[in-house]
Amino acid sequence: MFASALSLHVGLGNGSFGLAPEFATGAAPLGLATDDLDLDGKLDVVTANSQANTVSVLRGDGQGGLSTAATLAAGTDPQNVAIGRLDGDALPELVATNAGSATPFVYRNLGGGAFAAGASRATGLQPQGAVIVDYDGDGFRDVVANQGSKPRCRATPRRSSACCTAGS
Ligand SMILES: [Ca+2]
Ligand SMILES: [Ca+2]
Ligand SMILES: [Ca+2]
Repeated sequence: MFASALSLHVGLGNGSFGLAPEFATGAAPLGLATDDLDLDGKLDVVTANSQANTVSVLRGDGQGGLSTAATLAAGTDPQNVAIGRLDGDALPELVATNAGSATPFVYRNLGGGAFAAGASRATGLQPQGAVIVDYDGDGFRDVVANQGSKPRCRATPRRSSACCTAGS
């Protein structure tokens, strides 16, 4: 059983929190990032849904509300999503790391909360996370993706269970 939601914990300005409304996503949203994706001045949210093999795009209303704008097909077991401008226009792109298929997907932002289908890029084993930065200083942003390997749970009684993680 996997959760399919994110929660928004409303800060009260004194370190405590009030309401925590939930918003629907795909199953098991492990990765989450936020930025203004449609340039309306309001923050939006993206989740990488590891069990649904999708990316959810939720548009913010600027008042704490989120509504689903798009559900994008991802590869297998997407773990994380990064946001950054990759093609020279002001609309930020998405990069999802698909640990199960070793293929980060790049989604071009079409505006209005819509994205083109993910363009697959080959990488090493099990990419877990990514950042979008101009790593080599040439003025074009690059994608840095790690290639983690999930801990595997072994059925050895003497081993600590600390290495065991869901989904491994
Ligand atoms: Ca927005
Ligand atoms: Ca763009
Ligand atoms: Ca660069």
